[in-house]
Amino acid sequence: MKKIFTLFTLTLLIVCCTKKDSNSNADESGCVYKTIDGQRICYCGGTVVCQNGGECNDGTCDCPEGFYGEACELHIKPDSLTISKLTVNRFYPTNNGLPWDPDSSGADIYITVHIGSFGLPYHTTDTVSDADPNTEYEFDINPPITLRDVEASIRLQLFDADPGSPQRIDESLGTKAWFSDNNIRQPDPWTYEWYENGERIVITVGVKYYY
Ligand SMILES: [Ca+2]
Repeated sequence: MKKIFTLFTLTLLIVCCTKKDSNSNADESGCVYKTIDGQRICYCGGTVVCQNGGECNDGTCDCPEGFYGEACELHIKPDSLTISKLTVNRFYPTNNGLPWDPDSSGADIYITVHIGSFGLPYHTTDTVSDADPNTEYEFDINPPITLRDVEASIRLQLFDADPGSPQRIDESLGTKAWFSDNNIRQPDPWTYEWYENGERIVITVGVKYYY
């Protein structure tokens, strides 16, 4: 009997001290830092890297709204979303080799947003005159677009506001904010990027999710 008792004590001692050793270099938030590719990375509780803005607290990840899981790696389906800001990061420098406007000035750009297949598009509030294709421009949509169907298709069109007949520079494919097949939502902001003749249009969409 005494032998068994000794063995039991010894096992407890090993469990206790192995566990203690693995976290002995953790900081006060429970981070154990490892350097990977020259970057110092927090392994929360010594095991997981908190994702999606999660913060290590007492050795576990505190997840921001919309995320859960040991590493905040899982997404909660939003009830609704709003879009109030779009940023044009770049667009085609020419209109098939010609200047966008007859007076050789730059395109006067604005964006429309199409939800689903029907209904009128939303317009950005302002137009930027003589836009430089490689400069970032922020656009507001006021009032913001509110979407209760977070799986609705969202498609963008970039226009040059030629007097009388606005010219469509190009349009994106439709994509959506929430993918129920794999329970993933788009990040905030999310990026639309499409190509023509090796040139790119890049537009980022600022979105706020509600749960
Ligand atoms: Ca112009």
